[in-house]
Formats: sequence, C-alpha cells, structure tokens
Amino acid sequence: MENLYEEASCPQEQQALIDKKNRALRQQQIMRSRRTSVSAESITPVKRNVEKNFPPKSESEKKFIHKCVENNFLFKSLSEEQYDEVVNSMRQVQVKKDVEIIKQNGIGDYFYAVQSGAFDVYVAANGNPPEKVGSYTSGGTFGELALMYNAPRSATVVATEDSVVWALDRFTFRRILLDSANRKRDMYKDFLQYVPLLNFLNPQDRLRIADALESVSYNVGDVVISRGDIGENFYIIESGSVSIVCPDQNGAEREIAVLNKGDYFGELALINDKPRSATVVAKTPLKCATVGKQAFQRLFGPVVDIIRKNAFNYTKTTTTGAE
Ligand code: 1OR
Ligand code: 1OR
Repeated sequence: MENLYEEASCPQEQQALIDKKNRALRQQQIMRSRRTSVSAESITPVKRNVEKNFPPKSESEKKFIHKCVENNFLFKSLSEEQYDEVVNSMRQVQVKKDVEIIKQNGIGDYFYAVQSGAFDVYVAANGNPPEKVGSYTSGGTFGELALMYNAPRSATVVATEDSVVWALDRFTFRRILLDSANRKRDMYKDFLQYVPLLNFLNPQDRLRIADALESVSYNVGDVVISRGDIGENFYIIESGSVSIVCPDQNGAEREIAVLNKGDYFGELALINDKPRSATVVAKTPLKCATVGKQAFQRLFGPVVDIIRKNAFNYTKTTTTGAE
C-alpha cells in the first residue's frame, strides 16, 4: 500500500501493479466481510492509529492540496484540523500516460487530487461501451465516491498524459470523512424528510444528498440569485421565505411567486443550461441548504423528471408553484 506504483518503468508495468494491488485489496475485503457485515462498514468510521510519519511536503504543496480538496463537496464541512490531517496524509504518485488509475467496478483504494497532468473519466452503463463523461486537470479531485459509500468504483479514470497526483488512502479518508459526514447526516435528517421532492428518493440517495449539502444564511433583502447570471448552485429552503422576482411588460420588477420552507429553487438554469430565469430575494431571514451544479446533476438525477414536471407547472400556477 505504501509503495504506490512508483517502481514501474512503463505504463503496462504500472497498470499491472495497480491491478495486482486491487486484487490484494479485494482479497482483504473478502476476508474482512467474513468478519463484519458490509452495512456495518458503511456506517462505522474505520478506527486506525493516526499516522504520525506523514509523507514530507513543502508549504506550497500543502497549500495546493488544501485548495484542491476544499473544492470537493464532500470536504466542505471539515474542521481546519481535519483538513490538516487530510493534507498531511496525502502522498505523491507519478502516473504514466494511458494508465487506468481507477477501473469502473473495482475496489476503492485511494482518493486523488491532481497536481499536474490530465485524466479522462469513462462510464460504461447498461452493457454499452464506455462513454467519456468528464475530465480532470490540475486542481481536480476524484475517487471519493467508492470510498465514501463503500461502493464499487462508479467510473474508469485514465491518465491522458504523464501526471502527478496526491493520493489519500481509504482508511484515512473514511476515518476523517465519515466522522464529519455522520454529524452532517444527523443535522439534515429531519429537514430532508420535510422536503416533498426528496420523498421520491430512497433513504440511501437522501443520505448522499445530506453529505453534499451546505447551509448558507441571508438577511432580509439579500439577493440569492440574479436574473441572467450563470447558474452554479441549487437551493432548498431550510427556514424563511424568498420572493421570485421578474420584470413585467413595463420593465418594473414584480414578485411572481413566494417560496417557503421545504421548497426549492435555482434548478432551471442547471437542468436547462441557461442563465438564471428570475431574481430570488430573501423575504425574511433565510437559511438554505445548497449544492453545486456537478453534485446536483449527480444526486438529483433520479428526480430530474419530477423537477421538470414541476417547472412546467410554474406557468400554470399562481402561488408558489415549486411543489
Ligand atoms: P469513484 O470512487 O466512484 C470513479 O471512482 C470516480 O470518477 C468517482 O469516484 C468520481 O470521483 C469520478 N463526471 C466526472 N467524474 C465522475 C463522474 C462524472 N462520475 C464519477 N466520477 N459524471 C457521472 C456520470 C454518471 C458526469 C457528471 C456530470
Ligand atoms: P433558475 O435557475 O432559473 C431562478 O433561477 C429561479 O427562480 C428558477 O431557477 C426557479 O427555481 C425560480 N415560479 C416559481 N419559481 C420560479 C418561477 C416561477 N420562475 C423562476 N422560478 N414562475 C411562476 C410564477 C407564477 C415563473 C414561470 C415563468
């Protein structure tokens, strides 16, 4: 585990090492699952001795890793101490061009942050050939899902050039991330049951949404969304209410709808890839739970048809319209 593929001299050799390591990991998991059930592992943070011999890194490398990691939605609620531990625990790995650092359906061993180079992401669904769904360059992070949810890898990630990444092992990742996620899941549990849209999701999907949510607060009159802006976030109202504001035929700003606790907004720009269709203003002191565009697309996929249907009904309703 420590000797992260660096002794390989060519892509084929490196790939063979990665595959061998994954086979060993699968064997370990099989042995472990004979002792503990899978569901037990998925909710219990893995307790390990905190590694004291952190891999050496310069201050600028630490700053760089910190920046990469804080952009990943799963890390948003970590304390500074937890960030430090994540950053300190990561070790540098050279990845040769064409190496599949992650294979779809494989075992989750590491989480990665890209120092330099480039990676493509492929997903093979329903027996179809793999399709490219994304890419990562310097500053990007990937490989968090299998570790977080104790699930098989959801995609294949391949280096498209010689690259350098920072790797965080599964045990450290789960110890730190699950600790913080459990607190957040408790915090959002009651609220998420209150959101009508999410009643269409299974409890596991609701958990994933809790992991991705962040709370943001506004004062009365604050503009949450400006008409015409590019859409970056989706919002669910935790408390308070908002006005949806649009110009009338004479160009005067008019309130066209009011949304309250449990309602959501900011979905149209994200599902239609269009600028914001209206301005959204806090009508009272307001608290919202929000997720970024990428997490929204990933997590709200199962209810996107309901979201589209609700949006279609906006034009027909005269009140809030969101549900
Ligand atoms: P993992 O542990 O499942 C594969 O291993 C990683 O690929 C996964 O964690 C994520 O970090 C990453 N777009 C970009 N990256 C992805 C995507 C993705 N899915 C997984 N990973 N899309 C999903 C397509 C179903 C496109 C989203 C817009
Ligand atoms: P967005 O990403 O375009 C502005 O950013 C948000 O305002 C938009 O997503 C919707 O969430 C919301 N009724 C309720 N909410 C609306 C409406 C609306 N228009 C935009 N948003 N309408 C009905 C009024 C009776 C307007 C329909 C044209």
